[in-house]
Amino acid sequence: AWTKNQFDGFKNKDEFEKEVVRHVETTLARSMFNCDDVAAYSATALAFRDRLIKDWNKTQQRQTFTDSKRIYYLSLEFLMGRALDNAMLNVKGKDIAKSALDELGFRIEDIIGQENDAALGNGGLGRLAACFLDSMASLNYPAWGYGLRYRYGIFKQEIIDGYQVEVPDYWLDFNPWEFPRHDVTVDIQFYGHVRKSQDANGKTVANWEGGETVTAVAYDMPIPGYDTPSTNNLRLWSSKAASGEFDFQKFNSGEYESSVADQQRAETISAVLYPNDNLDRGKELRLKQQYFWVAASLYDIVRRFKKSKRAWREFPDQVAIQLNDTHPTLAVVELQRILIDKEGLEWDEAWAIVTATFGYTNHTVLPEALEKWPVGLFQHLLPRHLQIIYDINLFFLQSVEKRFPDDRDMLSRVSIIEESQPKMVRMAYLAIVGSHKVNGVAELHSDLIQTTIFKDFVKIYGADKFTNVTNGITPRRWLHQANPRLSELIASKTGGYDYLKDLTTLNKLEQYVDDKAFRKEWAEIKYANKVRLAKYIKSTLDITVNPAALFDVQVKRIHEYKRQQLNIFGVIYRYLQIKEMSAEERKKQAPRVSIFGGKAAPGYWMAKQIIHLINNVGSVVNKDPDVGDLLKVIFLEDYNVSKAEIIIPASDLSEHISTAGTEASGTSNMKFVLNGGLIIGTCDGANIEITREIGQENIFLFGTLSEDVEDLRHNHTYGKHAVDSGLQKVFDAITSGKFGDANDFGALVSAVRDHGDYYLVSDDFQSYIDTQKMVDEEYKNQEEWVSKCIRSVARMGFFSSDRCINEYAEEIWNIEPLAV
Ligand code: 26W
Repeated sequence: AWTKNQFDGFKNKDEFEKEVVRHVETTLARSMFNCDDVAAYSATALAFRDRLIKDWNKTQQRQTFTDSKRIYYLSLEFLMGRALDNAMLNVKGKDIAKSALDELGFRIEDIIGQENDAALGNGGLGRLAACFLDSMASLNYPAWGYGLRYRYGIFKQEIIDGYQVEVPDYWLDFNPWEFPRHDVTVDIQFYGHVRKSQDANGKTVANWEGGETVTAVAYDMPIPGYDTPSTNNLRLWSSKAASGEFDFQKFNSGEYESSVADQQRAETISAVLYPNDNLDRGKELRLKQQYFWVAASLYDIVRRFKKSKRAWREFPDQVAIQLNDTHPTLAVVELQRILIDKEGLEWDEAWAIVTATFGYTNHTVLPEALEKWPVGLFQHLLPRHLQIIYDINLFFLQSVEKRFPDDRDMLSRVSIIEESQPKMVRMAYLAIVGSHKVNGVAELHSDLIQTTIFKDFVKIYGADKFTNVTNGITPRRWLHQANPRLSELIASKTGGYDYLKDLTTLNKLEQYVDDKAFRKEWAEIKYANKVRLAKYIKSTLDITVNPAALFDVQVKRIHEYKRQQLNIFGVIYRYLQIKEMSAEERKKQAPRVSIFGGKAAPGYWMAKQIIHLINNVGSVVNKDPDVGDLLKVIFLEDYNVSKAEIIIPASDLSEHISTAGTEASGTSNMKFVLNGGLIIGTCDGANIEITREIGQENIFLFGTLSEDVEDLRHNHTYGKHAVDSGLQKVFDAITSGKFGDANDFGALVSAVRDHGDYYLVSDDFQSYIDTQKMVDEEYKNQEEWVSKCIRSVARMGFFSSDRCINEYAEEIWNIEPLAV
């Protein structure tokens, strides 16, 4: 009843084959006789790209013609991963491509593997933006992504002698997915000064003068929707020297070097993605990136609006802008500046437009991640913006004072300017004041921001301004693409691939939970995915793992709050237990493979220690003959999107074990469950809603609750505190030098034992161990285990990013899909 190849772009394999050959022979100027995998990849990508372009153009024309309201998603990160496989699947052309490439003597997996990941993000926030683009296109929303075209994405991670080493990620060598728009440029101003003057009507106007100019050039990437011709645009800005700045005078007078230096300085702005995740370092270049990107994007948006010849007050009827965290908050100030300084609107009129336009999503409560910029830096880099921020703050504080006349403390607490030494601009507060809606990314997280960091603002604006939109993931990439066999099995039982467009259709699987034959097929697919990962582990690390063992996976950025240290302490505990067992007891043990992956920010010393410890534990455990298959410890190098697509479908158990209240949502938890893995986790972020949906009997929850965290932290008086005997044994093993020089790991141990244990590792250790024991027991009953997996998948419909985007569209953006 369903077909996989409806894409009318290529009628059959012969037609596609011809296109590939044509691109090899003309575009690439090579002969089919010396066409390697790289060339075959390029030609395949170009062939698909040709077909995408037509739909892409039509989508743009449709938007312009209907002048429907658009959503502009501003994100400093888009963690796209590879594009070819996704494009082939979304347009339903993969089967044709596969048979054509077969005939030409290529394996499609090898061809797909030639593409560099577009790794323009750190982790959760960037990948969420990528999932959103897929959903917005698939649901036919008129939507644009705006970001920066970094020359270097997130660094590549190598592990050398157990340590992380960073290698630059130059990914742009050949990128068939981007279209330089040399005609779409914007000149962006920095530095200089503000001069006030009077206009013809005697009104004071601000003129921002002097300083330097850098040019933004647009690069566009097509975003194909699934099973729809809608193809949206991701516009990324690249910086280059403004044409006037490349000084021919200098050039001719022998100052060639300095004129080239100017050019390089301009290009530096979009050169590199900052690799910090959840840490604000306050670097000037980062603020320059933010303004450069925001100003170029707004210029583009305003230019498009002006073409429609509508009145300014209708701006929010054509434009919704979503701020992905505070990184683009300057857009609030920039739009106000454009309206009052350039377009001559009155302050109040302009401000009403601004606040009706913006929505702000918060992604973290960690204090060290909340952006603040020194006032002095603003004054220097963006003098006019600082004046406008002062005015925004003045009017805001006046309104607060009116409503809370006797609360002086309130005024200093909510001021956009922090009266510290030096004074700082609080970007989150600016984003709240400049938006009509503020949302968190999971229920617990949205509750927490309303009762802690933004509590005063709830009092001031009322609870209606604050809302929750629980995160989601795209089932196209994270099930259909990453796990094709499972996708096919699901399709065969749920009435075809429509479940990819309405994920709640998965509930039809529930009737097969007790179906033996179905379970068997299900288990075979999981096993095959584990074999694939085992091969990958063998080929990259030369370690043999048993695919029948329980694969226990924790892959995400390395951070103390995510508690990879709790995991590795638990692994050490398991190892010590195995060592103490008799041969008889060992036979009863369920074999495990503990798999880790993730990058540490280059300056995050503790996170690097955690990586080092994991690797050292691995090198001891993996060659211990007493242990054999019972335990293997694997650290997979350079975790990224394309590796996630191999790792996630192969997991039996994944770990989402943050200190309660610290992980805003988590999204990999959703990916793992959707791929038929169970999870062990704390009551944090979206784990709580996953439990609500799939049932608490299908998840291994443990640990402290977020409402108890504050008290527990308080009770951990500085200095030594009681660590239970199990954890003490682990510490003793580490400090005895069993896993290499004990000094290397002193800080990891003493953070827990001597320095207040901020992340509550000791509080949760015993319940973690107990819960892992339950996992071992339950895994022995494979029939029951597989039933749980199937039941969980059947109940995961809620976590599609399609549901999430529909909520944003209705509650925040007020936009509708555009009929095709
Ligand atoms: C200023 C430095 C900086 C850089 C990135 C601060 C904060 C960030 C991000 C907001 C960190 C991040 O990726 N947060 C993650 O967002 C995901 C998507 O909502 C959530 O699922 C994760 O829980 C959250 O940690």
